[in-house]
Amino acid sequence: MEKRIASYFSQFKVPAEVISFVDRPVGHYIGGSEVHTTSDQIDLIEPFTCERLTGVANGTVADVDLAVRSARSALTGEWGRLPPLERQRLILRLADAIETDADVLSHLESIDVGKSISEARSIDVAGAIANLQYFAGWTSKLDGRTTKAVALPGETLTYTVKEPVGVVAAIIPWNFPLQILSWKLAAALACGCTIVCKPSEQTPLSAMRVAHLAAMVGFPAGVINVVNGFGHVIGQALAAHKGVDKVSFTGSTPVGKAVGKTSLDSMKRLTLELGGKSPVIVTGKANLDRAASAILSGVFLNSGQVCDAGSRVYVHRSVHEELVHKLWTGAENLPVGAGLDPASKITPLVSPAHRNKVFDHIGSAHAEGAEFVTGEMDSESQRSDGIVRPTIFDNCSENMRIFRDEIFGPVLGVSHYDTLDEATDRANSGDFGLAAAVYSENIDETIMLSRRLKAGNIYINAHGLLDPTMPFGGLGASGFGKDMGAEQLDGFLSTKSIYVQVAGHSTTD
Ligand code: TXE
Repeated sequence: MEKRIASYFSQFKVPAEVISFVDRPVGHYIGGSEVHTTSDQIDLIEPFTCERLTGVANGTVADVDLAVRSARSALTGEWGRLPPLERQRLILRLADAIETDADVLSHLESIDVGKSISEARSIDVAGAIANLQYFAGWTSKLDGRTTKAVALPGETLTYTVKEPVGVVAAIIPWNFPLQILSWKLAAALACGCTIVCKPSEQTPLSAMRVAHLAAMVGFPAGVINVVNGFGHVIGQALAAHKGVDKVSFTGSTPVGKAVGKTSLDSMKRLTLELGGKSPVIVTGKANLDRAASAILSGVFLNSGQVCDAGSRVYVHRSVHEELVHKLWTGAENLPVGAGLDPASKITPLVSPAHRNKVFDHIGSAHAEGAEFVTGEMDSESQRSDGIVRPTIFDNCSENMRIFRDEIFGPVLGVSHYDTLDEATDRANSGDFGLAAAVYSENIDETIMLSRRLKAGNIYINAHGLLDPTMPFGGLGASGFGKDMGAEQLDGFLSTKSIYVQVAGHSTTD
C-alpha cells in the first residue's frame, strides 16, 4: 500500500478488516464467490491522497456472459423456487449483516468516493439498510387479482399473476455506490429476480463487500453477482446481453441514452435515473434561516456530487441580499477536510478529472459575469487534496453554464426574481426534471408552486429527503421510471392475464 495512504489510514485508525479488504486486487463476484478471470486491473485512486489504493478487474464481455448465465441458473434453480417468506428472511438477514458491517462499509465508501465518513454512515449505509428492510416486506404481497369478466359471454375465470421479470442488470454511478445499489437490489430481490451489478469502475468496493455479505447470510450462488470494468465495455455488454431481461441504470444523461438505445435493441425493460439541475425558489414569505440551512445542505451534501442537488436558487428581490448573506456565512463555516475525518463536511471530489470539470464550470461562471460571493476564486485548484471549497455566485442567468449544466460539485448559483410566474418559468427552463424545492411559510404558495414545478421530486422547506416508501425519479432529460416506493415494484414484475373457459358454459360448447 502506498506510504501516503498508509499514513492517512493510520491517522484515522482505519480498521484492519478494511485494510485487508482493499490491500489486494479486487475481482468480480460471480456464482457465489470472488473470481479473478484476468490479471488486467483498473487502478483505484484514493481521492484524498490521489495515490493508487489497489486495482479492480478490468472485466470483459466474457465475464458479463458468465455472470448473466450464473444469474439465470439461480433464477431457474433454488432461488426461483424459494417461497416469498424465505426470500424475505434472506433479505432481512442481508440488512442485518450490513448493519453489523456498517463501520467497514462506511470506511470503504469514504475511501472509494472521497466522501465524508459521517455521511457514509448516516446516509449511505443507513439508507441501504432501510431499503432492504422496507422491500423485504413486499415479497409476500405481490399478488395478482381475480376479476369478474364484464364483456365475456358464458362463464370464464379471469385472473392475473405477478412474476419476476427475470435477470436484472443494475448499472451504478460513483457518487452513492452503496445506496443506489440498494435501490435496485432491494426491489429486484423482493420480486424474485436475480441481479448482475456493475458498479462504477471508480467505486467498486461496497458492491463487492455486499456480495460477500449476501453469500455469508445464505443467498444461493448466482442470485447476486458483481462484474467490474469500464462502462463502455461491461455496461454496454449488459445492456446488449440477450440473457438480461431488465436494465436499471443510474448515471449521467448522455450515458443513459446510450444504455437505453442498446437495451431497447434487445427489447429489455428499462429504468433510467439520470442527471439533474434542480431549481430552488425562495419566496418573500420564506423563513430565511430555515431556507439557507436547507439550501446549503441540499447543494453541498457529498461535496455537491448529488443528482438532485438544488444548485440554482431563485430568490424574491425583497429578501435577495439577506439570503445571499446567510448562504455566504453558512458556506464559509462548512468544515473542509479529509473524508475519513468525521468532522469534515466538504471533502475531496471523486477524482482529479472530475475536479477539473468542476473547476472548468467555476472558470466559466467568472468569465460569463456571474458575481463571485465565496469559494474558489479562479479555475485552478490551489489544493493538492482534491477539495473544491463551497463556491457561490450571485446574479446568475440561464444563458450562463452555471445555471444550465449539471456541475456535480459544490457550486451554487443565485438569481433574484420579481413575480412567482417569472420564478416558475425560469425554474422550469432547461431539459432536466429531477427535483425542485420551495421555501415559503405560506401554505398556498407552497402548494401552488409544487403543482407548477416540472420535476419528479418536490421538497417544501427542505431538500434531498429520501424514504424507501417514496418513489424517486425524474422527467425529461432526468430519465424515467422510479427507484424506491411501491411504484418501483412493477418495474421488476411481469403481469400475466389468465382466462379459464369453464366447460359447458362457453358460447362455442
Ligand atoms: O455517471 P456515468 P457517473 C448521475 C449524476 C451524474 C452522474 C455521475 O447526475 O450525471 O450520475 O455518475 C457506466 N454504457 N446520477 O459519472 O458516467 C459507468 O461505468 C454503459 C443520477 O458514474 O453515467 C457507471 O457504472 N454503461 C442519479 C455508470 O454507467 C456505461 C443519482 C454511470 O456512469 C457507459 C446519482 C456506457 N457507454 C447520479 N459509460 C439519479 N438521477 O438518481 C459509463 N457507464
